[in-house]
Parts: sequence; C-alpha cells; structure tokens
Amino acid sequence: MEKNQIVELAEYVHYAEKEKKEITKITADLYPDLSISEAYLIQEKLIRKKSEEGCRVIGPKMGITSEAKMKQMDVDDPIYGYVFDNMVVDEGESISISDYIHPKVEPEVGFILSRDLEGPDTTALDVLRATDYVFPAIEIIDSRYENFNFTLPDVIADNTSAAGAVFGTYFRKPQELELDVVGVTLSINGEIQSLGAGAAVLGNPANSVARLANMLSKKGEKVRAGQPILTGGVTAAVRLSPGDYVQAVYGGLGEVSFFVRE
Ligand code: OOG
Ligand code: MG
Repeated sequence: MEKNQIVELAEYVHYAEKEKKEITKITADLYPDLSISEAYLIQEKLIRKKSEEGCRVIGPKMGITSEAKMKQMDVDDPIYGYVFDNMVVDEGESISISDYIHPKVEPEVGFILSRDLEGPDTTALDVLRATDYVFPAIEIIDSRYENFNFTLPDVIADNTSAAGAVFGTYFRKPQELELDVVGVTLSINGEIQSLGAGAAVLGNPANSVARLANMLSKKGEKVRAGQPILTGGVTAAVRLSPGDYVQAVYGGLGEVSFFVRE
C-alpha cells in the first residue's frame, strides 16, 4: 500500500468522525485487500491527525475480546485502539445523542498500572503484579461505518469504533476480587439489557492487558503506568436512544452510569 493511500484512508475515516456521517467500509470497494498491518498504519495516521488537532490520547483500549462481541460483530480477533481526552464523559453526567452517529454502549473492566509493561511475553500474572487498581467503566462505541458493518481491518483503521468512555470512580486492588467471576449487568432505564462476567474477556480481563502489551511490543511500544486501560466489552453492545439512563453494575466493583439526552 502506498503512503499517500494510507493518508487518504485515514482522512476518509477522520472526516466521518468529525462530521458524524457514516461512511462505506474501506474494504467494500476503496481497498478490498486491506490487511491488518496496513489497517494499523491507517489507525496510526488517524491518531497522529487527531493529536495534531489538539486531542490527547489518555489510554489504550482493547476490543473484540469476548465471545459476545466476536459473535455480535462477526469478527474474531482482539484489536486495540486509543481513547482521547475529548471522549471522556464524567460519571453521572449526560451525553447528547447528536454528537454521535449511532452510539452503542458496553460494560468493561478498566485497569491502571503502577509500572509500564512491555511485551512480547507479558502474562496475566505480570499484569496483576503491575496493577495499581481496577475500576468499572462503560465504553461508548460509534463505528463510523454504515450499520456497524465492518471487517477486522476496517474497524482497526477506524480506531476500533472508539467514541466515548465513562470511567467509574470505584477503585479496587485486583487481589481483592476474583476478576473472572465478577458479574456485570448493563441496564437501560432500570431494565437489564445484557449481562456477563469478567471471564468473558479472554478468560480474565488481566489476559486482555497482557495481550495488549504483547501486541504493542510489535511496534516497540508498551502499556504505560497511570493510563486508564479498557479491556474490552464483557457483553454485547447495546444501542442508545435519547432519554436513556445507562447503568453498569459490577459484583464487588461498584457501578458506573450516565444519561443520554437529545
Ligand atoms: C468495535 C469495538 C470493539 C470491544 O470492547 O469489543 C470494542 C465495535 O464493536 O464496533 O470496543
Ligand atoms: Mg469496547
């Protein structure tokens, strides 16, 4: 793939995000043979463009780490992307649906490390030893592609649909919990829409952080201490509508909520 094509495709996705207009996936006809490594180059370019515009990366996110998400999106390999400062929604606050294309939410387990982790051989045990805190979170995803329809390279190029993050303020040491059996319910206006347990995320959300460190090591990067890390949706994602009160409740790990307005 030529360098100018990478730039053009990054601009294509960036435009959709800025204008909140859905676009046809890259692999439909623009570039059917897009590979995973090319898709990460487009993502890097997109991240650089956003940074040049003054947005700041606050942390990495993993995606497609649970069976529920693999089935829902019909893709089957974990991927990573980045959450930016302007995507953060304060717990208990509201978002305007008009700031998104077709947003969905998914409950996730967040991590904050006390020291950097570098792959390629990081294990879940390394992660748990290096973890300062785990916390509850809700990710807002908003694929820039029509009907959330994409292949794995498409969604990587689109920064893994990252659009918002609500970080809970309930912090626990991972040793205080058995993360794999922490249950999670996701409710909208008091009705449970989806549920699961930490084990849905690659057996244990700590495995997701290890996987992230190992994937990042391929480009000489590491998972950094102090950054909030999203480990991937525990359950399938749920579409949002104006008037929704969204709440994720975790066994032993508190809860996190926000509102959706017009
Ligand atoms: C891709 C983003 C996946 C997760 O937690 O699995 C993701 C999508 O479903 O649009 O963030
Ligand atoms: Mg997610």
